[in-house]
Amino acid sequence: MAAKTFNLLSIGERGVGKTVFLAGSYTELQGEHSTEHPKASWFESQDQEVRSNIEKILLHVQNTGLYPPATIKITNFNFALKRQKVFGVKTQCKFRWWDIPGEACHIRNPDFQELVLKSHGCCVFISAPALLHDREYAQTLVDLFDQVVAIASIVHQQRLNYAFALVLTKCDLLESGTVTQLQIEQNLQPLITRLDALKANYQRFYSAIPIVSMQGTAALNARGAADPLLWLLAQLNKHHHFQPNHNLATGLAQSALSQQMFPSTLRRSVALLAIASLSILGIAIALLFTLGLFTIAPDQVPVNEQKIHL
Ligand SMILES: Nc1nc2c(ncn2[C@@H]2O[C@H](COP(=O)(O)OP(=O)(O)OP(=O)(O)O)[C@@H](O)[C@H]2O)c(=O)[nH]1
Ligand SMILES: [Mg+2]
Repeated sequence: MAAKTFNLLSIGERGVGKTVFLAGSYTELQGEHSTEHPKASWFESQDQEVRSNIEKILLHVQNTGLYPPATIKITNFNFALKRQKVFGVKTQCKFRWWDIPGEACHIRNPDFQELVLKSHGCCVFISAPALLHDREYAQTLVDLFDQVVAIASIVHQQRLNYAFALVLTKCDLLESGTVTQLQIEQNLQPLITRLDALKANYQRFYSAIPIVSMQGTAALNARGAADPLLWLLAQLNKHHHFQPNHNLATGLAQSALSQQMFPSTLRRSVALLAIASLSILGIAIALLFTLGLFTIAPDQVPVNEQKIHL
């Protein structure tokens, strides 16, 4: 059976740590793989441009001892998740990851809308230090949580197989201990409560990717960095009846319209329109659920996958 390909969305504002996370995840698995006792899994890309883009980031860290610069444009990374088996190497699945500049991660941005519609799972990035110590971050979080809950609402309503990795970044900058852990939990509650109400498939991850220098060479110290991606891919991969076209676009088109009444092009336009107002939709649906007024439509009608021009 051919390996499935999953589209993974990343959501998070400027400087939250999306690029460092991707580079850290890649480094961790790559580093382990190239040692004498290779780890079971690693990411591999057939695409020369992808390899050179990721190498560029890692070389920057190595040469300067600094984190990579801010992302300028949406950059595509296609990888296969490979696994070492007793009788050779197996491709577990493939995934497309878009490294997005923070300000483009907004539901009002058409490019971002496309990515949301095509996604099968997502990484939600939250800065752990800002969550605990930055009062102004609260408004950013309200917007972020609304977007995530809106997606979770569609997922729930359409019974899609979708998973959310909640990645708390820069945890190495926090004091470790149960008090910190408790504070994080408390500040995450507004999101957690709403995700639980929607029976969303999610997991929290505490990410810490400091730069370390050893014998004059700097590198990302990325232990455990790949856990969120490995978890996300495992969640998506374990469902045997994966339909690549069964994504949020399908769900939105269905929830927005009656299939008989409108042609597919119009359905898609309306789906885009609907996702543009996802935040409001999310709040409304959450409210309806609370009031017990919402019913679930079990039918699933796939739409053709659209090509993204970035
Ligand atoms: N100490 C520490 N700092 C981190 C970590 N992750 C990110 N940072 C810091 O956060 C900054 C921004 O990280 P990026 O990964 O570039 O952020 P981004 O989300 O890709 O940001 P944009 O591309 O601008 O949207 C880095 O330059 C680091 O200073 C981490 O795990 N530990
Ligand atoms: Mg970036």
